[in-house]
Amino acid sequence: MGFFEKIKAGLTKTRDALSGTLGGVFSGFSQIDDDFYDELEENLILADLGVETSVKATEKLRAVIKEQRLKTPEEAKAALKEILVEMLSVGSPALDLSTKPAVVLVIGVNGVGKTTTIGKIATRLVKEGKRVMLIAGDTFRAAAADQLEIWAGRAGADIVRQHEGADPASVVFDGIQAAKARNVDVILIDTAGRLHNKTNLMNELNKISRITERELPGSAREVLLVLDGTTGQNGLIQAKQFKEVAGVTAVALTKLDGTAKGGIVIAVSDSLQIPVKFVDVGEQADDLMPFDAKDFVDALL
Ligand SMILES: Nc1nc2c(ncn2[C@@H]2O[C@H](COP(=O)(O)OP(=O)(O)OP(=O)(O)O)[C@@H](O)[C@H]2O)c(=O)[nH]1
Ligand SMILES: [Mg+2]
Repeated sequence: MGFFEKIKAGLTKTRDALSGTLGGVFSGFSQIDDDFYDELEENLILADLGVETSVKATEKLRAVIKEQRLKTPEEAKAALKEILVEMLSVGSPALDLSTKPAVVLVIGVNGVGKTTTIGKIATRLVKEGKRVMLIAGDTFRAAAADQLEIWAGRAGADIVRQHEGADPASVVFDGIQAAKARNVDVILIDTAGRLHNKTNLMNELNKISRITERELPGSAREVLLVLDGTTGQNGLIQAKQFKEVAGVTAVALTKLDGTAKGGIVIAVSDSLQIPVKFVDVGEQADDLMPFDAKDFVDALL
């Protein structure tokens, strides 16, 4: 299955998925009037775009319809697709892995899918012929490093881990030195899940982030925030806080095969101006897919 089919299959598992309700707005009206705009805006909000982004998208559509003198809801649909694709295009869609080594620090709240996402990205990169190292920066539970080690084994990646309770910053430091010595292409750093409002844990993350900058000056560096697609607008609040502390450069949205409505992808891109680079629609390694804005919007509408 390609990106389009998978996203569509994932999203339509939810009865309320964007595809159904949003698409219905266009087939349910024969002309473009105020009721149409009201219904559209309401459905965008229901689809998890958030109030701010929904209002903005509707206003843009109004302007385009007026300017291009569009008449039918079908024409409006095509115009809205273009608007949403543009709102999703806020940066490079791929991870910047242009240096050797390149580093990707993976962060987010508990249970969103950080470790799984790392395993899936590693699998993909090793298949492409890259040498990959995983660093087990989640030292909270021994099981966390064990879980990462299983993924490393499956993917064919190296791993650096320490004992439970070790200082995550020192694990990251050691891992980076080892990666340099072993001529690794890509370093993926796992971190413990943390609530965005817990100051000490966020300070620890800031420290890890600074170590990657200090130890890898001039290296391509991504800070990948993993968001659970089913948490809706709360994901936006998390993203804002993580952005402040660790300078998020990319987002991976997971669990779009669950009850997620998908629109959160657009809300995140637009209100934070951070590109969504991966979406995840299941637990298998190939369920993580590089993000394609056009296919995504087609699947939504
Ligand atoms: N259905 C589904 N499940 C997923 C997806 N991504 C991750 N999961 C599952 O979500 C659960 C948590 O994933 P982890 O990768 O352990 O999450 P984490 O963010 O590392 O969690 P902590 O380290 O405890 O903060 C696991 O059971 C995963 O298999 C997805 O896209 N779809
Ligand atoms: Mg984890």
